[in-house]
Amino acid sequence: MKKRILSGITPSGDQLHIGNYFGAVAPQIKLQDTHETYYFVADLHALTTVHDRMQLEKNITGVVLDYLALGLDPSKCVFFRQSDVAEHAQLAIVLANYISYGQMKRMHAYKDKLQTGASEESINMGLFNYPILMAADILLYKPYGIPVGEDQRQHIELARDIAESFNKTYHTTTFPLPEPLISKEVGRIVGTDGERKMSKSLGNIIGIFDDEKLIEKQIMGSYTDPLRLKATDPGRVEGNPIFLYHDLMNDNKEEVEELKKRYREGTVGDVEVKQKLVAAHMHKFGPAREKRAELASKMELVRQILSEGAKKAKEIAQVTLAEVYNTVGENGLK
Ligand code: AQP
Repeated sequence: MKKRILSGITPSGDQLHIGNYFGAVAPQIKLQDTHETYYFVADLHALTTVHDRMQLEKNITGVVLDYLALGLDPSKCVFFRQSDVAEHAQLAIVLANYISYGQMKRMHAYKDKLQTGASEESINMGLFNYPILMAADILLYKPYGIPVGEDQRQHIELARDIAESFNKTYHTTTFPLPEPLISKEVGRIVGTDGERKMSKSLGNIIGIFDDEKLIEKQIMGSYTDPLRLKATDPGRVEGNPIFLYHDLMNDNKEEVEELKKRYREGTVGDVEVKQKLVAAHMHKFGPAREKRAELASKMELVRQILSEGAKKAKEIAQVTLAEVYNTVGENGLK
């Protein structure tokens, strides 16, 4: 029997970036062939930041098209929208009772927000409760593993804590503990500022499906080796984000090795290295970019994929929720 895998993506923006792709989406797509996979668009999570109805819909559609274009195959996995399966929200309400307020205050989504100078008054409860809803997203399907980026590790640990606390309270084995499946190499792709995690909200991203001109601008503006003042200075390749991106995106490995050699010697300029990266990006994602444009003209088919996915997801979600309701009350909850 295949082991079960689950992961979600929040449509907080209308497109994925290469950090999302290499850190999470590519490993998720690979797992479709060897595991029983459940992937969903976490639209309820997006409400923590997106309060414009049109924008929310645009983001959801964008992320769904991105995933399908990048290789998510609905004949191999279950792909659905979180809000189509009401059990996610129902289970979150129950699970909130098995975790303390103190532990929730230590969750980084909330703490990071405070550190950016936001006042407690300005932080909505959706953001504070985000990890509980995420625990429900996960535990509902009793998966073996969760393929995500490093930034999600703490949330998976919280899901494990909640599962343990619930199991212990009722002396049951209702929830198996999910394993974080996080790559050491690509679990945290650095942004074009060369410092922080690539993130939409930090504006340090390289898109996948954006207009070529914008992608070129993002790549040309990327941080390289700050100690290298002119093209004839020997440059540092290790830890240089442009070369990390070349390693990830440039399928022409000979060209990458040649560029690294010339960079170390001081015989190639940053501009050439970056221009070659733009070309490599277009080559790598060209087929997906075409597929996305084609899918965008078949929205009825896309809606059908999500609706069939939701039906399959619901079959499992209903069974787990009923099990939980029967566990917490002698005659069950209704
Ligand atoms: N830089 C990254 N490197 C590796 N993996 C990453 N992920 C995100 N950024 C990187 C992984 O992508 C998946 C989807 O992420 P999400 O839906 O939680 O979006 P996010 O983490 O909120 O993405 P951003 O760009 O960082 O959004 P903002 O700025 O809005 O917070 C997850 O598996 C995540 O780990």
